[in-house]
Amino acid sequence: MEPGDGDGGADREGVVINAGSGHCTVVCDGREIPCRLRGRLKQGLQTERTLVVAGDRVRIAPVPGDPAIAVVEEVLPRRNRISRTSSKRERGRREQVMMANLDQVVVVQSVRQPEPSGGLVDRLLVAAERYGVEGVLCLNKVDLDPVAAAAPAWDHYRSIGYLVLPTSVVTGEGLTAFHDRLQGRISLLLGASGTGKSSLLARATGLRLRIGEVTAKTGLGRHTTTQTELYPLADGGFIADTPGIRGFDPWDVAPIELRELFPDFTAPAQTCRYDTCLHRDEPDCGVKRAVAAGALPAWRLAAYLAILKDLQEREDVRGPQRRRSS
Ligand SMILES: Nc1nc2c(ncn2[C@@H]2O[C@H](COP(=O)(O)OP(=O)(O)OP(=O)(O)O)[C@@H](O)[C@H]2O)c(=O)[nH]1
Ligand SMILES: [Mg+2]
Ligand SMILES: [Zn+2]
Repeated sequence: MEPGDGDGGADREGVVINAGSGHCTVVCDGREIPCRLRGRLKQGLQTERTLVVAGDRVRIAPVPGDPAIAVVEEVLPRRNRISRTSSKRERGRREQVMMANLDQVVVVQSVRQPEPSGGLVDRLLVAAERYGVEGVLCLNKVDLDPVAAAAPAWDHYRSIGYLVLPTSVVTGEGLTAFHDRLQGRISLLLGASGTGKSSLLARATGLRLRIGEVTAKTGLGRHTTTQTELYPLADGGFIADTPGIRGFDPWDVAPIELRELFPDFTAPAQTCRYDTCLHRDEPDCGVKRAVAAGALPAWRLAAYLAILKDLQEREDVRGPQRRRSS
């Protein structure tokens, strides 16, 4: 503490648990402190959509005369982050950082209500691969359809190294395993609306969260959670609940880099004729051969090709991206 500082007058460090434009909430020594951002933090970074996000570690200083709030002086360097590309309306030009400093992405997919949507799980696991964090797949609502819960697709994810946890908030199946997997880690829950992210989190943490209804008409959720919010866990770690998403276009992935983010393609790709094979139109492709032989599921190649198409369209619109920095 500097000489002359009053009680609590020195800068302190904390973790951002939610963030809006120009303000955020920081947990510091177990207390939640509303903060605003120092003006200079807001300058010069217009290309980056979010300056401060959940998971950021920040240095905060007291506001003279207002003990209830503080000001964020500095965002400490991020160990990692997870980012997507802004919407098509913005022509994919902006990076949208979803969270910083995380250990794992927990993808939540329900077996029914809503039905698994083709390719979303694959996109989210691609994001985990790209940003170098672990990917876990939580298969929720197994009470609604135990047969669907045993579908071969989920075993495929297991076979390529992802932890797959069948869970049910109704019967309690898998909830201990889910809870254990979160302890001591910083996690980001991602999945479509209505799959049960907030329900799982409420059961795992005992927190009271807003839980939505899945509409009978569409079988879809209704975006009950509206903001990313990070919750501290009793025995260490944090978990972020997020609003449901329909898609995910990872930021900062060049089309040629996508194939490395599908771990099950690595072995068959060794036998592609061309080093630069995109496993699409090229002759003599090992990945396509593996699909034809039944060694690789066709839906994995389809998921890959759909993301590849999006990445190439984006590159056509905004030109090749700068090389990735990490
Ligand atoms: N049968 C069954 N229903 C569940 C289960 N988990 C959650 N639900 C129900 O699914 C509905 C949606 O749950 P939420 O937890 O709000 O889903 P969410 O993923 O947080 O949705 P968003 O916040 O919109 O992204 C609620 O009616 C829950 O009661 C489950 O394991 N089995
Ligand atoms: Mg929710
Ligand atoms: Zn190939």
